[in-house]
Amino acid sequence: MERTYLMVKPDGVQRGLVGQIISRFEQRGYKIVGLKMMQISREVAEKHYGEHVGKPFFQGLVDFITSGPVVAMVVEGKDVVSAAREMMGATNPLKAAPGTIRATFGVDVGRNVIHGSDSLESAQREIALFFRPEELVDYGRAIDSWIY
Ligand code: FUP
Repeated sequence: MERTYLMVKPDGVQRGLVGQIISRFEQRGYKIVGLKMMQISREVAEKHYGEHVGKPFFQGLVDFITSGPVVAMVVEGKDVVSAAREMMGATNPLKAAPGTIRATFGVDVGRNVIHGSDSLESAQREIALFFRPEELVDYGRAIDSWIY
């Protein structure tokens, strides 16, 4: 079953949006298999955003993501990597489709409340960066076998 890495960013935590954001994935039928609040170090942040090294917004991005606690989660289910990206909406909340998380809760590209892996490969890399294997919980629900 596919897994993705999702993270409520410091702005989402500060604004009290954690529950509403997690609810969207639960309501859709996705299963949370890992969940924790954490403070990201600069070292981990720079690894996580490695593809953006050298871009003009890189330092600000690392400053922001390390500026306060985040809520990190691993979510599992059918086509969850691409489905979660659709549920989040475009990187710039002003360009995000109405009803998506970023369109609903944000207006600023640098304060777009949620991160989600952009491919299966990114998901594997990001899950390994933020979670130890023993922090992910294997448990069954009827919904996984015959209800969606
Ligand atoms: P996304 O995968 O939608 O999170 O977007 P990217 O990986 O392209 O960008 C990661 C983060 O960098 C965004 F969430 C916000 C920030 N960013 C900017 O601040 N300015 C930009 O022009 C592009 C991205």
